Amino acid sequence: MNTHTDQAKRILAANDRGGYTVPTDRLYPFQWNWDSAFVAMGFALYDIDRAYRELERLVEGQWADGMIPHIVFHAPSETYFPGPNVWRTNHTIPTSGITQPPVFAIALRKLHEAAGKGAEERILPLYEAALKWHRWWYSARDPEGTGLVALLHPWESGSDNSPAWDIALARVPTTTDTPVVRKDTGHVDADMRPRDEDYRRFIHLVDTYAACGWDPAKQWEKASFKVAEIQTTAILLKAGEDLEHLARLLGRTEDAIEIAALNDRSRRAMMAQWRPDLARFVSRDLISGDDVEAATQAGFIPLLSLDLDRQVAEALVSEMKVWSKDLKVAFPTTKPGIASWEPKRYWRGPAWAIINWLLIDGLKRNGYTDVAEELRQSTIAAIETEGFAEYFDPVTGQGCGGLGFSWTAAAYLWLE
Ligand code: 9WN
Repeated sequence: MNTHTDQAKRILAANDRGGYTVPTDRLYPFQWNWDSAFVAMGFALYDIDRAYRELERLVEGQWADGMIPHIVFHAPSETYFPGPNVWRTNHTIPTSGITQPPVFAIALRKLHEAAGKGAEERILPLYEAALKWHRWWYSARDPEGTGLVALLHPWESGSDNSPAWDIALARVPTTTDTPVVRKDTGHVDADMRPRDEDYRRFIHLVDTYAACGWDPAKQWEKASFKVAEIQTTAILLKAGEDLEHLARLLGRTEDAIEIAALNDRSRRAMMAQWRPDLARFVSRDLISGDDVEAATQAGFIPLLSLDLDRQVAEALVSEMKVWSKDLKVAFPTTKPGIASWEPKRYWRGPAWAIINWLLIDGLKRNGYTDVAEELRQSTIAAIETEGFAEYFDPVTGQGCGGLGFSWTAAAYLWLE
């Protein structure tokens, strides 16, 4: 067996805390939402039971209104901030109060395909959970039915300190009721992490929403950060396609019709976010009404769930090539060379294996198999050279952030 494959499996085993996988030891000692979806797809390649378990344990944290939180605090740990006492969600199993990109249903379909016929019984409760969450997105995060879903916190994007939030986040005050006692910078180099000021704004938002008793309508009203986001909507649409597929397979015709209508709504809304002059799709800041023009990876993620016209796809892929030119590792999360580009600082430039995974699937969907293959090879080479790091400096190739990282291991298994 390829030694790296073996190593990837060992990382997933080492990060197992009893049916769920932590992203990495100490830095992230709980179960994270989209991390677990990627990890489940990794497990599905060799241990389908464990793959289902990952999603089942995540669903333990689902709220009555359908939201699946971004963190489930299954067991206490002192090595992460903010913990359950900061979130104050009063959920039976402690959880955070915000969500994360809905990769879950995408994973569920993959698990079902890996499990083969006869797996319907196990999949049913997970399908129900996914559908409930899907409905939550459209009701809580798109109350006006625009087709684009909004984020109320940068952590919900999974791309926490992306330059995409610079303008919107600057409006959020830096004052907090909760003392900000960071733990992350004790585990990894502070230069690779969000800045203190970002953390104060992150916690200001948590305080605001906790004061709303985590009621979605109140939060919507009080939010000083509200972005109708293109990457999340693109992932949601792919999840919707996979959910619709599962609904038909399970004989849930009414569900399938309902999901298909939501898919259509998002498909049309996303197309309206294409900006030919930027050669990217854009998010919309719902507080200012402006386009989010920051040059980040989010603008390319619609490849994953849209069958683009040739002209649009050509422009998008040419722009991707411009961004990747002369880099050791593609694909950068911020356009190289612009003022906000920081090749080592988290979501402000580095390359992430899971983002590449989404882009590779999107490129293939749109017929760019060669470009997808180049990106696949770049990702594999980065991991084989530097190990299973959280992310990679695209200029030097250096593995950065946490090491022995679960979703990098899962991506390797899937892409290798
Ligand atoms: C906050 C676990 C998570 C990922 C996110 C990534 C980072 C957390 C943090 O780690 O976010 O959710 O404390 O920095 O940005 O995408 O899910 O790997």
